[in-house]
Amino acid sequence: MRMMKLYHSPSSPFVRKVMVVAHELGLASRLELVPSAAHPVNRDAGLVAANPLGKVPALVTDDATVLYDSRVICEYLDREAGGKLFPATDALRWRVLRDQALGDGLLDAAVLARYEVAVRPEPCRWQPWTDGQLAKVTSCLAVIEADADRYGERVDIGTIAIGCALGYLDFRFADLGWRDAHPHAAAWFARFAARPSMQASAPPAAPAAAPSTPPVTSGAPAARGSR
Ligand SMILES: N[C@@H](CCC(=O)N[C@@H](CS)C(=O)NCC(=O)O)C(=O)O
Repeated sequence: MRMMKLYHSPSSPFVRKVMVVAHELGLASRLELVPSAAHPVNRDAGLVAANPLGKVPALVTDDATVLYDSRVICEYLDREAGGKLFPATDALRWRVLRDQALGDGLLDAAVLARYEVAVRPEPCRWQPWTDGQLAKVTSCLAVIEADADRYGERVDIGTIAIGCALGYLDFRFADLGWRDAHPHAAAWFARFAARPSMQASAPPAAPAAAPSTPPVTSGAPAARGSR
């Protein structure tokens, strides 16, 4: 079997995207997971040697090509497996890629808000900046809610990205209670999250004592793990 190496962190939602894709395509057994301590300040030298951005995920293919980021890796895996997670031609392609951008963009904002409490020392925090990131999360959720009934049973890179984004809100931002104002998204996610690929890639349980949501006023202590 031709193995590939995936620079991995179990708590990264972008890594989860890749793992969901790998499971959906039947490629998960070809991935050797390389534990990585991605961090925006304390950089993991081994990871930086593969990906100059120092971010997970990064993939080393069986011919030693290094690929990043999650979008490129997911498309590579789809081609490798002859999959259909990236529709090739019809109008659905642009909808699917747009949905991937929506899920990834929600995650970019949520991860930055998370770093604000998990990484940045409290005296350096700027609450309006965190609020701005969380406002992006809120406006992305509004679009997901409006579209969710049309996702149907779609399983593609768009719905996978959105599924991983909603899963990350559950993991790190449970206090947001995103389901309350987004019942259509919640109903879709309940079905999608039950997929074996989502179950197999679920993040570890967050510690009960740690705050998961950056506060709307400053002052939260740093929680375990940065992602
Ligand atoms: N656009 C990238 C985002 C990857 C990303 O932000 N990964 C985070 C972990 S969730 C990371 O490695 N952060 C370390 C850093 O910011 O230096 C992708 O799609 O792969």
